[in-house]
Amino acid sequence: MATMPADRTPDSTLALLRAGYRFIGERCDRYGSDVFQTRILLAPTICLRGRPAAMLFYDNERFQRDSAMPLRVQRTLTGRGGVQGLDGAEHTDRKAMFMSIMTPAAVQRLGQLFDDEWRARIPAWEAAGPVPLYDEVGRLLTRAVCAWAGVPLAASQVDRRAVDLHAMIEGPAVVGPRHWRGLLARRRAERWIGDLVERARTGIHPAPAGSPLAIVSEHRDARGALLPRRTAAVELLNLLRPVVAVDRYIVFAALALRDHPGWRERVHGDDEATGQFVQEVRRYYPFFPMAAARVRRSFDWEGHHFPRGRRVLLDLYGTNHHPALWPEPELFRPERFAGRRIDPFELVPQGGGDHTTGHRCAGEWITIDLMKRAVTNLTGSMRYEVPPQDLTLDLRRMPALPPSGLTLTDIRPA
Ligand code: HEM
Ligand code: MYR
Repeated sequence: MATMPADRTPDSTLALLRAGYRFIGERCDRYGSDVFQTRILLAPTICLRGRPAAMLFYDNERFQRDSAMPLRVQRTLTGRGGVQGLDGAEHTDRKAMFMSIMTPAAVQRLGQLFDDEWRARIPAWEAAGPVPLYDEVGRLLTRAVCAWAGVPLAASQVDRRAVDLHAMIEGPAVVGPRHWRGLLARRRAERWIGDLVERARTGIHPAPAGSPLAIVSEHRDARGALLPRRTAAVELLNLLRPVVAVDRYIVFAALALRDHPGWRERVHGDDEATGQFVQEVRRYYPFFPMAAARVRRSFDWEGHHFPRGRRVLLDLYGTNHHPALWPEPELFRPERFAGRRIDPFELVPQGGGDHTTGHRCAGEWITIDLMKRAVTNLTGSMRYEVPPQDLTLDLRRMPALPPSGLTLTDIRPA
């Protein structure tokens, strides 16, 4: 049996929080190996990156998700009892519920709502001074996704719901106030959506027919049982929160347009070029750093032993930047996608493998659609300036965002 390279330090949790997105990749480079062992949260943990590793990681026979996600991530980002932590038949059933929501027509409906919101907002941006893109798009997406999901949202509530959805995304990998805000936000949001589920079920406030609120509230598991109120809330929030999270990718797309102005012209009216640009934004920019699983049954792989119960982390960022898969990975080059087949284990910003049978993100189509619409609006519906500001992307911060949230000025219709 080959010896797996291992960190010598007694625990690397702080090192992980300090190094952020580069934690696994830096060690892989140092050890000359895409698999190594470390200790995270005081427990031995195997870290992986690259295509063969991603294929291994998405093998349901070898890995499970039950108790894989650290509690601090569950208490802020994902919630407890949701699809991310299920295995086997339970996962298949719950995932099918999500996939039934992701029809082309539903993706298009959400996109249209977002587009309408964006265009209607341009006159207000024109009248305003500097516009912080992250906050603005977060609010647009909050309104669009609530309307899409059948979740009523009064105008006076938009700000606080958007703030809470952001806080859940920003809370998992930090300590202190930012984490506490994430905890509180999740508690408030689960109460808000739990009440709606209850009112939909009792008929006090019926959910619009066919809406995600109706689908989740009425979903029955294999034994015919409704989801517990809290689980239904967690799953609805698994739709609302990540749609709002697309605002980060939209900020990254706007950053890329600023840094690569030639692409402003290339994407204009060109759906294929817009698609390549969006894929490169998803590959290049740091978002979901790593996915977590546990070894279901002991096995050996490439001469390394994986003992039952061991936590395993797959470096999503590091796989998207792996030099064997992506020549000059640190260059932003959308043309690398021209004629390239999108391999399910190479481009993994939203997980890898299969959407239906595995844990790959159910929202990839929505994400790509919303990003393309944003790029089209940024290049076709409006003009603007990007004034001097701090736009450095600190890879130690998970999830990353430029400190200014990207401020735009002089917005006017195109
Ligand atoms: C799962 C990333 C947007 C719904 C995931 C996973 C990642 C991810 C990394 C886990 C993969 C794994 O465990 O192996 C992202 C990123 C997004 C995004 C970076 C950009 C904003 C969305 C959207 C939706 C969504 C828009 C829904 C509308 C889900 C669901 C799961 C999931 C339901 C759980 C799938 C399962 O466990 O089977 N996402 N996602 N995500 N995502 Fe997304
Ligand atoms: C979502 O809301 O589900 C989509 C995007 C959220 C990304 C947040 C990433 C923060 C760091 C999480 C660490 C996970 C460790 C296993």
